[in-house]
Amino acid sequence: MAAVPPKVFTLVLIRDLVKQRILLGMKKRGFGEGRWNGFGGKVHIGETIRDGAKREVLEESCLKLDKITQVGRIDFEFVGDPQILNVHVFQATEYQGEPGETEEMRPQWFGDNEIPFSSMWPDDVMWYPLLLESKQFYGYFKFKGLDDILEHTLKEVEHFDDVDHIVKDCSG
Ligand code: 8OG
Repeated sequence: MAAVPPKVFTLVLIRDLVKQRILLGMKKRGFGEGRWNGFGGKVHIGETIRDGAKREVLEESCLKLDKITQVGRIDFEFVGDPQILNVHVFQATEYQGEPGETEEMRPQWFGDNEIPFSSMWPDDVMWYPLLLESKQFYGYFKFKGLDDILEHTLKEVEHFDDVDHIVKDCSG
């Protein structure tokens, strides 16, 4: 049987490097509901991964981003689900507009030392230190349900695959 192609997702962390704070959103519905997270979602066919990331930020937080930089790539596996999630993680340090609550997210700034890890996905506490130190990383996390990590890998990397090609099918 052919392998199931991965689902391609984005995740954008908006950081204020001067005030040393990060903008997170409380996910109000759907996957990850009740957890603080960056902004992002599924990449649509016909857009680039980078453009998909910017679109999700606008839809979920009302902020318009010009420049975003890839900082990480994380693959998630969930026991019992053959489809891997490829999450492309970006950082933005400048934005236009003011953060606004949407149907999906309630944004709030957190100091870099006050990130609410106990109300976030459990892998985040492992890779945020790399993000905050401006290191590029690759992670793999195998979950059982939504709370338990059975296995993981986390390493620093030099490069990422291209995120500026048009996505032509669901596997990116
Ligand atoms: O479209 P939707 O909001 O359902 O997309 C899911 C978002 O959640 C997307 O931005 C990717 C992100 N995400 C996961 N798993 C994890 C995780 O373990 N940690 C973090 N921080 N984000 C995650 O799908």
